Amino acid sequence: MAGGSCGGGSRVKVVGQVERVDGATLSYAEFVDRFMRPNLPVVLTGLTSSWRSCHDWTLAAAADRRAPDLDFLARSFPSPLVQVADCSSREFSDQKRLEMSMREFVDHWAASSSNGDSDGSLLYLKDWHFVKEYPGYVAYTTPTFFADDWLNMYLDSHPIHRDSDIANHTNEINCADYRFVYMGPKGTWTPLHADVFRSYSWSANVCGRKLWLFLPPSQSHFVFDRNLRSSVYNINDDVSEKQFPEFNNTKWLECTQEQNEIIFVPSGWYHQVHNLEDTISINHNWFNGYNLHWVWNLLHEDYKVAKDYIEDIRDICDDFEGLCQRNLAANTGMNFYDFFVFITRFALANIVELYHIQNPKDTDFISAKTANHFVYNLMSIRDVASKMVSTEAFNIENICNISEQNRSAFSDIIKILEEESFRRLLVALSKAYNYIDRGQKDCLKMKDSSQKGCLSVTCLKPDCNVVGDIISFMREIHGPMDLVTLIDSALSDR
Ligand SMILES: O=C(O)CCC(=O)C(=O)O
Repeated sequence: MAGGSCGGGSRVKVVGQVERVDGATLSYAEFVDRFMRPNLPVVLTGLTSSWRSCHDWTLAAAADRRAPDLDFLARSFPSPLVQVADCSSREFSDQKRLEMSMREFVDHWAASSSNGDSDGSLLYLKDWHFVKEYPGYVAYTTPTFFADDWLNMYLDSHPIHRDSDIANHTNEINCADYRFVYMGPKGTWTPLHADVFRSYSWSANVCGRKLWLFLPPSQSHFVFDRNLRSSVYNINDDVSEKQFPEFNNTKWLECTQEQNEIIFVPSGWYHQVHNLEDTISINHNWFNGYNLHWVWNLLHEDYKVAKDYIEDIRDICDDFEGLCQRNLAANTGMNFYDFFVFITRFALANIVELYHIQNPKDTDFISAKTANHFVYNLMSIRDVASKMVSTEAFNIENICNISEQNRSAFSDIIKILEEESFRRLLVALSKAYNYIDRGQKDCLKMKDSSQKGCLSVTCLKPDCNVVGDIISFMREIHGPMDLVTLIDSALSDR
């Protein structure tokens, strides 16, 4: 199998470079307006100088460049089992994955660099859940631009357990989190893909240099075959015109990301990545109110595929919809019901936070800016929920027949508000917007409220009864239409 070796140049037509901006002088609002909302990539500089990983994990190399301190990493983080991609061997649409200890991986890397007794394979440590594995070691701080991260907030607060046959799937929404460390020698690479759930990602080079090639979403169909089933694996291969007749129409953006630079990868942009030097990077996948519709669109597309695939057994199935949803969860990592549980909790959390800001006494404590985040989030959840209303999964018959496994999608609101996991989500949401609008210091100063009927960490109302206010609108959520109605009631009551 051909490797991805790129040697600094690529065969595809490059029509532009990714913009580079000084992250230290960029405001959050500018980031949203210029990059997050319009869904455009950017490289941010000046944000990593204080990161512990940039110092501890690297050694001075030539000039002002740094190189991985492999021995420090293996000694300090002796993970018994890490996932490693063999970059020279393809398995379906990805590289073959191996499991080994951190020490084995580092020894292989050291041997291959010194042309010693390595077997010649190019191994790339990927998707290492460093934060979960070493929570006491603060390797980096997530920049404010990427703090509005519903995916990791949710996974931190809501560990989900589902049947074991799909629980082990790597994309599964119940996996630990979407915060990773990647590290690999020069020449390691990641094949062409768009990110899981069509999330955003950000990726910071602790040391080393990466070449990125990006394809805008308007051209995604050019990398697919006629049946829209399989996509190009390596854009530097001789891509078969017969199999991918439109690939020659693609026009790419390119970026060489230097050490200490962070790249923002927007939703749905196909990209291929090459390590031009020995490189360590930190990477998160995330979504929020700005790209929630991307997640829903992907789920809906994948659902249609899952359903078409088994359409011919519909008549002999007791629970056809249940089977479609199980297959969707296995292939995509979540199904409609998981997603509905997710957006319902975020809608409630945003309503609770918005209600607390409405107290006039709070106005100097939490700015109107923060209220705008909550309103924007609720509108974006409403938009997605209204698209879910007409799907077969949520018609009356299927809702009545819903399996035990998916029943948690429909809930008593008081029960949700009382869950410990919901409370953790509220705290995380509140902290995230304090961090975004006020910075790190104020975020740490927040006090927990112990008032009855008040769920917030920031509320100062002596007589807060947000729970009572919410259930005066609705007590139970039976599907997406209820969620739309609840959001409308909450917003019109402001
Ligand atoms: O750095 C890599 O090799 C791949 C990273 C990536 O694809 C991403 O951050 O979305």
